[in-house]
Amino acid sequence: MAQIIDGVSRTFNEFLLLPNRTRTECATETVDLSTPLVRHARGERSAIELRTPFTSAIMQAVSSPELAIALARNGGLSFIHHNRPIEAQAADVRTVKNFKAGFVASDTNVKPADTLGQLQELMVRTGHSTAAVTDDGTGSGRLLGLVTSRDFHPQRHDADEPVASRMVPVDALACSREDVTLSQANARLWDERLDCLPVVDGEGRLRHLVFRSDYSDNKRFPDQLVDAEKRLRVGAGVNTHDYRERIPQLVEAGADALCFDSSDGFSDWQAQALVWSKKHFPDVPVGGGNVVDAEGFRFLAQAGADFVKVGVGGGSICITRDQKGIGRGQASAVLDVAAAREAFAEETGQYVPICSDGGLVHDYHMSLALAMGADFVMMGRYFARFDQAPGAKLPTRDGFVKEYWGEGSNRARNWQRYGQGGQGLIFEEGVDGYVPYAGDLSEGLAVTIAKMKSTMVSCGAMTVQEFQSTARLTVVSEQSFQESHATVAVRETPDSVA
Ligand code: RVP
Repeated sequence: MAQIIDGVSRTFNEFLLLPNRTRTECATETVDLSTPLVRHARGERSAIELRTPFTSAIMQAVSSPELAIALARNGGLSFIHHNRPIEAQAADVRTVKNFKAGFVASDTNVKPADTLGQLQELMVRTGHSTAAVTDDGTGSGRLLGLVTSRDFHPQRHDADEPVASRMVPVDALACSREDVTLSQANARLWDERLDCLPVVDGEGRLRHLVFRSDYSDNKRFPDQLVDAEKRLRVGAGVNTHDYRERIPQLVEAGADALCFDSSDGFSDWQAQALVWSKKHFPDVPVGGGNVVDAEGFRFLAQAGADFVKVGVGGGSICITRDQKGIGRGQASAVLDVAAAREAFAEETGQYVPICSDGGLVHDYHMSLALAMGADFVMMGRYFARFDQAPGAKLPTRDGFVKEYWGEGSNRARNWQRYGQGGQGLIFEEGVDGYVPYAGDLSEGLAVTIAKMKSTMVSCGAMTVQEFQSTARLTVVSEQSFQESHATVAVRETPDSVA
């Protein structure tokens, strides 16, 4: 006969945190959100620590290189999605690893013989007013000069004139070599009154451009998540079908962490793949999932997972529960797995971080997930709303929306994630939809972080670890849930409408 486990399946909406005593030294400025990403000996530090406890979902509609760069600059980590050819995913990993804060790859490039008319069109297309003139017209060709929108005017200069006639030739330009640091580059920009400093290699090939504005931009991100060589960190999703070919190329491209991506990770295939990965690439952290209970966690931890993702059926675009009747309320799943993680650490001395993946609707749900024992969270809907996410931004009557679709939808056709017994989707486990547009990632995440720190201050916790060990939660009744919301008619301000 089937077994019915104790307890009901609960969601984050059913819980609230109780305030704890707040000591005088506990303030939003002193709260530290850093948290371990990968397995480590208890009492020691994890080889990779996130500076903020956020990861972006392994989804086509979410984890692009642009989003990965923006999230890493804010202390979190993206896992570049894998439902496509290996080379394309590895190229995205490289793009993030090659990003040098403040050093931009030139995207507005021409050859000397190109016309001013062509240059004008290109500048409109890229929105940039400085173009590099290179021998082959690419951003990595031999630098011959720079031309800016101040060097020509469509009404004064013939559109058929070659760019060479208006460019400032390389001999007359201030340039730096590749080993220049951002602060040295910035000093030159000010001392020599430059707007732009090209950086070239030993053969005169263009590597980057440094602009004045990029220096101050870089100062905005004190929590950047970087490796030992100061390159931004990035993760990559992998699957249990082609991992033998995919993992070597992702590692070669510089991926800092991998994660087996499955809607149900409690399987022999995933255990075998984890064992293979740890055997061939022992130094590359690899996570597993998704699971929803102690048994699933223990299975993956014993197979070598460096972190375990928790959550089945709770994602905003997910219809697995409707379609297959499989899943568990996210709060119950996190609580159960967190207890198993503690027991595993007690027995083995190994701490295996856990990630609460999917179903985080409100900012306070992220704090609840941490309080319940998650070391970090993974989100799709949240990140899909920002400029940096790949979905198209579309106008509506009231503003804008961004496209957001599930990996189990016909649009994504990620059959590797949804083992339905063949190389295709027989039925959908996700939907294709829209989310409200939310602007720039850094600005949106700053508000979320402010709320999270404020919650932790009320709970008297200065670190994520302290929060996990001292948080007190209560289950809310239907009546008290209603009491949580404003009970007057709310006056609409421009902010509340947005
Ligand atoms: P959410 O943040 O609620 O949008 O959920 C994102 C998570 O949902 C992903 O990290 C993944 O675990 C899960 N997902 C992705 N696609 C689908 C689906 O099509 N059912 N589910």
